[in-house]
Amino acid sequence: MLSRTQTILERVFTADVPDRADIEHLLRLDDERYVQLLFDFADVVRREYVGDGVLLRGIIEFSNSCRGTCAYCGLRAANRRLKRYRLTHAEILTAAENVCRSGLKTVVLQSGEEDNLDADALAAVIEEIKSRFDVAVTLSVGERDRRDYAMWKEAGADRYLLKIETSDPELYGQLHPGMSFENRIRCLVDLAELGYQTGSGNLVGLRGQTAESLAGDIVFFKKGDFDMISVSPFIAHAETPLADEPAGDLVMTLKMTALARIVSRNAHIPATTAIGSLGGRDERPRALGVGANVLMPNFTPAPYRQQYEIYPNKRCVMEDPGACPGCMGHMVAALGRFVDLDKGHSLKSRSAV
Ligand code: MET
Repeated sequence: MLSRTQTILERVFTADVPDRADIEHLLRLDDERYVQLLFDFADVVRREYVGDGVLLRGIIEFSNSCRGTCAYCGLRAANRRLKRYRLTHAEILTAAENVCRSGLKTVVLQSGEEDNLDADALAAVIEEIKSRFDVAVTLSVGERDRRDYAMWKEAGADRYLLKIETSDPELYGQLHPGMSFENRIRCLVDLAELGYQTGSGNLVGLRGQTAESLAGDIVFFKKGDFDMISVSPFIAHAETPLADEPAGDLVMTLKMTALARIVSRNAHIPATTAIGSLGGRDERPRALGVGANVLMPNFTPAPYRQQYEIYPNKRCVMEDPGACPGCMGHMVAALGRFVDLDKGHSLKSRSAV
């Protein structure tokens, strides 16, 4: 049985398009020895393809306004209890300066999906960050027109995160009423065509999600050949339709992280803040041990960072912005790894950078 698991792992690693049944088999493993084989395999792939460095990306959550209907997210438009905010141009620049002062070389600008997002204003922010600081800029502001994506690329943006959340169109439809799976795919295609390093990812433990559906997410990641992939557990937010659902399972989330590493080989994969926020111990070190090579310290200024409540009890939300990189250095050193203060561009060979 151990050797059968090993054979399946080799097959998933080498396949152009991995077999869904193979992935499902690995996701269903419950004997610790077999699960450990999966984790060890991913750790070996991680070491060989991205090395021992852990990249830090400083995230600035510049607005929590959102038109979205995502059933799992506390920022959804229907949540009238959330106080909405938007950082000014000057506030975003100050936060970006803090990222740079900490020695980090990637600024991630994320927001809810603002209905009336001023695309020119965001372009001006990108331009100023790129002219003042030696950093890569990653955007994560949701589904927009190709024209907006093109303008922000022109302004200097390097990367874009737009998680598919679930690659299962039916489940996607249930969780995102009125939104369109096809449009999300259109956005991903536009972003890649425009030359962005593009990130996808999913949520683990959504109501109605099966191992088969999760296996489909891994196939989706492989086919998309994404530069970045992130795997997060679902965490219920009280002001959403999924308020009473249990959180995603830690081990299943780690298995998905491991499989994302095995099929993508050299994608950048974060130990997500949500993995660190499941309650109890911070489990991000475990994610770093099963394929992850990125951490994302939060640089959103107080009091706003508490209002960017996509899920409750986010890890370190009360810390001072800027405190995280030091703490993450200790976390990484304890694993025998090191913090890599490089821009951490895509390792995919098509990238021009
Ligand atoms: N709203 C953006 C998206 O849908 C950014 C992350 S969600 C809080 O991708």
